[in-house]
Amino acid sequence: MTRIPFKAILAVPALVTTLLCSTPVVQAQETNAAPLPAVELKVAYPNLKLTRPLWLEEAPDGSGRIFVVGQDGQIWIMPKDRNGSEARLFMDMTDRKPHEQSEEGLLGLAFHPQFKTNHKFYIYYTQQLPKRSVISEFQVSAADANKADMDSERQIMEVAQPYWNHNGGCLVFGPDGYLYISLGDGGLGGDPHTLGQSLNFVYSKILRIDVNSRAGRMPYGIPRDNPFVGKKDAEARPETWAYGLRNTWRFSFDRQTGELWAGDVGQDKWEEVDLIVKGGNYGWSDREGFHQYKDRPSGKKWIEPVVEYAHSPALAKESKFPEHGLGLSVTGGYVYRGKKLPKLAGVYLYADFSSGTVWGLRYENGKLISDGVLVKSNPARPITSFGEDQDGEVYVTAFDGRIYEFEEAAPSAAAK
Ligand SMILES: [Ca+2]
Ligand SMILES: [Ca+2]
Repeated sequence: MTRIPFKAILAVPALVTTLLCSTPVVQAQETNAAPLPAVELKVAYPNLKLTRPLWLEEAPDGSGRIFVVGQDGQIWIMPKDRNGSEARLFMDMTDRKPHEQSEEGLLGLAFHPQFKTNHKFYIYYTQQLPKRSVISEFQVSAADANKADMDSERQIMEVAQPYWNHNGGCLVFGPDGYLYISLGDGGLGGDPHTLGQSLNFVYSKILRIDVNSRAGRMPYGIPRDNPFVGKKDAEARPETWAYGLRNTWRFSFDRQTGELWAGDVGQDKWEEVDLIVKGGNYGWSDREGFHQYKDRPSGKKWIEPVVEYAHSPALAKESKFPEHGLGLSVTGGYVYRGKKLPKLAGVYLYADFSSGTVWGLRYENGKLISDGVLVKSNPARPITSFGEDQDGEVYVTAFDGRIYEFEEAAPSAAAK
């Protein structure tokens, strides 16, 4: 059995509502916990609805343009006027039909750090026959800065996909200028080909590559300090940064500390948030969350999650975090470093796709200081991604077609 696909969830809101009761508990792990502020989600563009938005990012070129990705194959530029009713179509690859099944589509976008001068950006999308993930470089049209040049494609990577699901799909440039890519375990359910712990394939990993150089005939370079370069295991994929990840749908870098935070989507029981370190093994499919999944080999070292949450109330009782609240599919977010909400500074924001709950946690010196619900569950607002603008303000994209931003809760709401 696999995780419930996006479409199935949307088709059975009653089931989701039953499964995912809201548990607005702020669970402090330490007595000196810094309180989490009361915040709300506000529709950022009240006159705009988009089709299946799943990523948001501001172009790093000083233009102030906010880009949003749609699963069906569009990239839009949001209007400068928040009351605007039209988004400009920057890229349209709907004719290539990237979105055939629930977890397929145009899934990721990253602007080159020197986008302002080289006009390059990178996307992650699905293609069929054979089923595969494609990561490509594109350039902006020389004639129109608000249009992608569809003829400029340079393929960086193609990954065969045995199944429609667990494709990862997140592309992010790190503070080191390298491109980080998340790939899931290939799919179906329960890691049928035991790819989770294998170093010989790109599945179940976060990869780190250099798009500015070439290794031999490959369309990208391998950073020399990648953890499996020149190691005894000659078969290990040199692109590997971290492994043992089931399906890291979204990850981000803390813009202040450079730490890499990831939400790794679980199988049938546990969702987890991980702090990703170089060469780290995050356990799948020996482990799901803090729990044994398949095997119990001796002497293996996994890095445990920062936090986990359960799929059901009965399971939650077995968790280290019984009061956390539930969900079915974690959406990793950002450590908030914006200015609008000073009380949220340093809080890692994350959510559940199916319940629509937003949580925040503080993690200091290797310890979880606080973790709790920031925005109560709302299955009618399936949260696909968080997005960050150049000022560090954080947004949310959801399959209700809306883009949200955070604001301080009204005093009445905060008192509830
Ligand atoms: Ca797959
Ligand atoms: Ca894990």
